[in-house]
Amino acid sequence: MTIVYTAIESRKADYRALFAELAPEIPLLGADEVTDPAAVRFLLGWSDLADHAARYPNLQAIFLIGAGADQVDHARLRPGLPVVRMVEPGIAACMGEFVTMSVLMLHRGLPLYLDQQRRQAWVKHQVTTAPQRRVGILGAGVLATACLERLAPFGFDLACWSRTRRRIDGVRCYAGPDELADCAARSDILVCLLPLTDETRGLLDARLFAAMPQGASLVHVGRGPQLDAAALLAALDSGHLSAAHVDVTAVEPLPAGDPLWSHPRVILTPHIATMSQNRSAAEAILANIARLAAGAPMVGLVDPVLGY
Ligand code: NDP
Ligand code: OXD
Repeated sequence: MTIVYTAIESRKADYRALFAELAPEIPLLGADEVTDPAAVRFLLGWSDLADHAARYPNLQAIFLIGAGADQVDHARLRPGLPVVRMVEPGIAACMGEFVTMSVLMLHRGLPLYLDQQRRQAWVKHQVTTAPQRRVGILGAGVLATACLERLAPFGFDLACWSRTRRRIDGVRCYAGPDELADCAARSDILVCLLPLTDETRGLLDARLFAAMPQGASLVHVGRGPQLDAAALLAALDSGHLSAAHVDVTAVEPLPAGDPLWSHPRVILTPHIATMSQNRSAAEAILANIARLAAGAPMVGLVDPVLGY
């Protein structure tokens, strides 16, 4: 029984060592090292999954090295082949840190002060405390929950929005398309942590921005195609929105000259909000392999119909 690794090359050696340590009975091979395709039971990868999977007749599951699953073309995979996205403590902890950094940065007006610094303007603006700041997260899943847990101790007034209704202590929970505008309207800082699906593509648009309070700001850590970047820039230029932290863009890397690179109220990071941590990710994959063997549901199983 082997697992074939087709994800980012620079992490292969680490995964090989981790599997050798934690599960020596499941050797981890690169695609070019497989001599017996019939022995490959699992695939750990990210992109081109259908092409890779087609080589292994006895594949039992595909494990994604990251949390998103929008790149999976389920129609090209064997019906019923489980695809499992990454759910592990490290990726959640890093997202919690990143979003907390971003929310604090926007809460304390850092984009404005960076702009003032560039203009050598020494100007102080009113400071407010966290309980006076309403933070809304679009998404209430594994990563959003980790962010809410990190933000709560600061005392922010928290809300989230999901497809189905969630109940989270101390968090106002909105659900469904009818409640999106309500969530946006009460969010001084709105964080997008949604998976990319047909329903969420283009969701961050002019209408949503118009629903947000005057002077509100955006943190976008979901997926690039969820954002209408022209609408964001228009909302920033009109002064309706005050700032944005954009971590994901429709085209990655963001092409040279794109206005997001240089807008004075945009902080841009290169899709780096979080990434899975090799050891805890290997442990999570092995725990799922054990669940599969026991006939128990795997954690992070992607629903091909919902797309996440
Ligand atoms: P989960 O599947 O755990 O959570 C997804 C959440 O989004 C759920 O609460 C779900 O609602 C909600 N949702 C999905 N569709 C809709 C919809 N149409 N309307 C309202 N809510 C919806 O995912 P994770 O938290 O693990 O990951 C979220 C996303 O974060 C990933 O898919 C990826 O796009 C992004 N990501 C970004 C990274 C970065 O570095 N920038 C790194 C890793 C992930 P419900 O609870 O009802 O199911
Ligand atoms: C992920 C990502 O989905 O890196 O894990 O965006």
